[in-house]
Amino acid sequence: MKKHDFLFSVSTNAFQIEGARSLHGRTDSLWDWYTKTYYKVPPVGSTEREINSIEVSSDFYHKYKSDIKIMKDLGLNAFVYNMDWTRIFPTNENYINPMGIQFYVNLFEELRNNNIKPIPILFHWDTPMWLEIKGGWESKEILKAFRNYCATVFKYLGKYTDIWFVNDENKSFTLDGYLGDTFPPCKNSPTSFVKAIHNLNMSGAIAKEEFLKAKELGYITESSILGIDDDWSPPVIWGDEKNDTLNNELLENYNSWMRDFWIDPNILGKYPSVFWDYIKEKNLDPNILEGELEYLSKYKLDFIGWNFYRPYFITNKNMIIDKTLLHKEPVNFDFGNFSVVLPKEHKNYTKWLWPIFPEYLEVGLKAYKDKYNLPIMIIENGFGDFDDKSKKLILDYDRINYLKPIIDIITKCREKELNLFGYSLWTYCDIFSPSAGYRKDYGLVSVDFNSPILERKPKLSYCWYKNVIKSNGKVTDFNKKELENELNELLDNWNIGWK
Ligand code: BGP
Repeated sequence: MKKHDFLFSVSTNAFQIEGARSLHGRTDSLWDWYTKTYYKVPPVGSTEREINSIEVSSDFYHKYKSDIKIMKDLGLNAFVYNMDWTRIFPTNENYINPMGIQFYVNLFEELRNNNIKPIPILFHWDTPMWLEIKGGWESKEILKAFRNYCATVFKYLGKYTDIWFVNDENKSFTLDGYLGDTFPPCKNSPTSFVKAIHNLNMSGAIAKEEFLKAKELGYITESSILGIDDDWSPPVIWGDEKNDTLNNELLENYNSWMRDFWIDPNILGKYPSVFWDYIKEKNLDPNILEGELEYLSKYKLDFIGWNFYRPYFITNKNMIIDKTLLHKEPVNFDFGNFSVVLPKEHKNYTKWLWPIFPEYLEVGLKAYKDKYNLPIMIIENGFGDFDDKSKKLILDYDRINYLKPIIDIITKCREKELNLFGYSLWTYCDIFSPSAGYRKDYGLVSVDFNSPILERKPKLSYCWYKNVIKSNGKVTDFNKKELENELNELLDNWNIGWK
């Protein structure tokens, strides 16, 4: 990979920000089906799950030019964006929707014209419905369609960037969608789960083969890299584990399942032993065809993207737990010897009970370096909250207080040999949240979802992150009064949030 300046970026995702879900030839994907089918909007202020329409969401589809002006003002040099497969291939594996691919050409052109490097993610949970009805990720049909999709976007968009990702969080997508029913396609079947996982791993290798072909054809530069994204939450042992041996076994089992299982096939080219143990113990058939394991090993991915929000507190699955010590029931999985818990003794949580523990960012970066020793970029990190948008100044101090130690650790880790080459904050502006609809604000920029023009307005964290970027990560301290004056002045001259 060519030597880059450190990338200060933001990340977002088509089905959560773009809107225009039925425009210009696009057809439904899995998340359109899901949000229409399971539409539910709880009372205002409740953290209960909201499943709301994504028909318009933040209407990035029409507002991307003014949004990019805002990103440029923020000082970004990169923008992680998951493209919408269904917008480009709305009906079958061969028909390319001209307005679909044109949107991404326009978007990437606009980003480049503003010195912002697009970092595309090919798949972020949003399977085209015309494929889902054929079995989606459980069927080999999807692999041929995915190959065409990769070849097409590398051809038309390869000239705009040299950093690509195949996926975002295969773990969330498959655990919550195939081994749980909180996310679409809402299956709860170990067989569906292992079939989907294996085909997703195959899609990573297929993307790599098409990536190499695109290099030979000159669509992509020789130094370009293709990565896999992972959302491993580093483990924190909770409870009176008996001894180091048991602790180490527990950590080993957790990491094999919650990290290695999801990236070893595409990074090391082989499944960890827990995968084979699982399919044997449960008598499952992941439908691995002749030659597919060799194929995985032949077309490995180049680097890792890491979504870090929080560590997980874990304990041995068989441990007798005093539940009065926990905020919620322990979470168990269909596999592994561990349970995930939310201990009351830990004082720092978000309103959705995500543990706040920034130190585990460094623990995780060191663990990835020790095990894989590959370039790594933080692809998601952010703070979901109920922001008070009722006043002129949106003073999201809780978000800044979450992000400050994170950036300090990023800056410290850049000086160590941890191969860290970028940080992408989740997220640019308020968007649809898979677990909380429009009530969970993550944006540095607010979106007024009650205004017909979905007006954008910077929050205090926008000014803070702008100063971070300007100082190349060195300035994270801030004077409240000065920062609020900066925001006030920015708003008094604000005229790009609505065009
Ligand atoms: C990640 C997803 C993102 C984003 C983020 C926040 O898992 O990749 O799409 O949604 O989590 O999650 P949520 O909005 O559910 O809090």
